[in-house]
Amino acid sequence: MGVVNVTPDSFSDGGLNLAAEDAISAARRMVAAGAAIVDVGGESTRPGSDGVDADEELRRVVPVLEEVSGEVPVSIDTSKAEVARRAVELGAEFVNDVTAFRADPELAGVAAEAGAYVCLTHMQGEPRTMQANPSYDDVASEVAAFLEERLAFAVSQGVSEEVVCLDPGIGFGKTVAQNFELIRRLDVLLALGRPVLVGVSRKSSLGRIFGDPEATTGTTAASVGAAVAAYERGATIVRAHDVREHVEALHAAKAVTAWP
Ligand code: HH2
Repeated sequence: MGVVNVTPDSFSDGGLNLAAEDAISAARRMVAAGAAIVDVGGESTRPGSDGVDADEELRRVVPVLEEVSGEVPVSIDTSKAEVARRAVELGAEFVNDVTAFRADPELAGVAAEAGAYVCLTHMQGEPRTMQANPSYDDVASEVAAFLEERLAFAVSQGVSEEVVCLDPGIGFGKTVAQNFELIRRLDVLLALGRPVLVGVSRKSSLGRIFGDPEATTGTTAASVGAAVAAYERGATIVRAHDVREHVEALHAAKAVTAWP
């Protein structure tokens, strides 16, 4: 899953794809490089962010969706029903809500009606404050219990269980140690019986392991390393900014398990 942030303030690529023409070229480039789907978002959820209203989010993503629709498989990264509704009208086939239908419970119905694929993500707290003091007794089992409950909610709203994937929410209210423990113990999430998506690309934990406690991003190479580790523990969807590097690395990792 390639990441196209149509935002001025995303944590690693803010402003890069804010102009629709840049976002459109990025989406096409990612698919050419091997992305199966492109995740288009008009609101940053980086730590400390306040969010934007639906009009602004639509102003950012609609011109992109209008252009790539039918050509590039699109996921809409939003927590607002109004944005998702327009996106699926424009051909988006995947709804990626990092609040797992808590910010806007109507979003579940929009996804259900469209028959869209859904990703449910764990987050402790909310983006503005989530990194202040993340705390768990057992991070893997608490994240799994949360996702199980959100999966049941989604199904109660008419979403078919078969279209849902689950995401531990790397960086969403977690310390560096908790982020890596979640990847290490991915089997606890896989036990819920749904595919697992991991989004660790460029996240600050990947910078912090090199000794800078204030790092806000990680390198491409560190992202690829973590993505391969997640793949080897059973993740089947990887959300990444640097698509070519991830596709090549994951192909190589797959070749080790089964080639030809
Ligand atoms: N991470 C981000 C955004 N959306 N969606 C899923 N399912 N999983 C993730 O880990 C995830 C996500 C944050 O990364 P990015 O989009 O690059 O940054 P920002 O939120 O600042 O736009």
